[in-house]
Amino acid sequence: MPSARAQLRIIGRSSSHFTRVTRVFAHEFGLTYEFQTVSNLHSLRRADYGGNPALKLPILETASGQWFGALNICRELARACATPVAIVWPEHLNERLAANAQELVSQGMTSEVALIMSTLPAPGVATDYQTKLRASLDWLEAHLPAVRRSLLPERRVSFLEVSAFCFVTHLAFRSVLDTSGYPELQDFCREFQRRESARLTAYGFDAT
Ligand SMILES: N[C@@H](CCC(=O)N[C@@H](CS)C(=O)NCC(=O)O)C(=O)O
Repeated sequence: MPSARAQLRIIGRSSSHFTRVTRVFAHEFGLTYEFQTVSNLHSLRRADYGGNPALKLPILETASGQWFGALNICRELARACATPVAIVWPEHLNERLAANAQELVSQGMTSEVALIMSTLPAPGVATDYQTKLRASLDWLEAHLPAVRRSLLPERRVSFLEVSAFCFVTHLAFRSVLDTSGYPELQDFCREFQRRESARLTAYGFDAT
């Protein structure tokens, strides 16, 4: 269990985009948390993943137990925040384009994990996964700016923007795809990168 002072522990990796989503939210909420790294993604021991039977990360440990999955974790972090913060959650995306943008980002993040876990192909050889990821990026490049303009102006942030930022920047970080040809997505990432929560959660490979 996390120490009494922190009350919250995020178990994940600095190189993981799903982990980064939860850490960005923790910082946006001004929450203090311990960060524990998972050292070996080949481990098949549930205990190495904070008790998550799916053997996936991130995991949030609280005084009441463990929470699995990035979205679940972000919601629990919101409940742990003493002051209400205006967040746009996926279920608030009632407009078609915004809802579809969230689906493409979430599915893209999942495909990227599958791609990385099954090892990347030789340079210049595109797998079906990469081709499909590029199709999602093409769509997001065309629609994300309008989608963002449609979101609640008073929001602190939206799950869509946090996950889109973590997704697009992770593609470059893990050399999965070159994203330099997507100027709108690059502008969005540059803007989001100015947030303290983004600066404090930069991708990197943990030493352990
Ligand atoms: N549905 C999970 C997916 C988490 C996920 O795929 N995490 C990756 C790291 S970014 C992972 O656990 N990779 C190891 C594996 O797939 O075995 C969530 O939303 O948090």
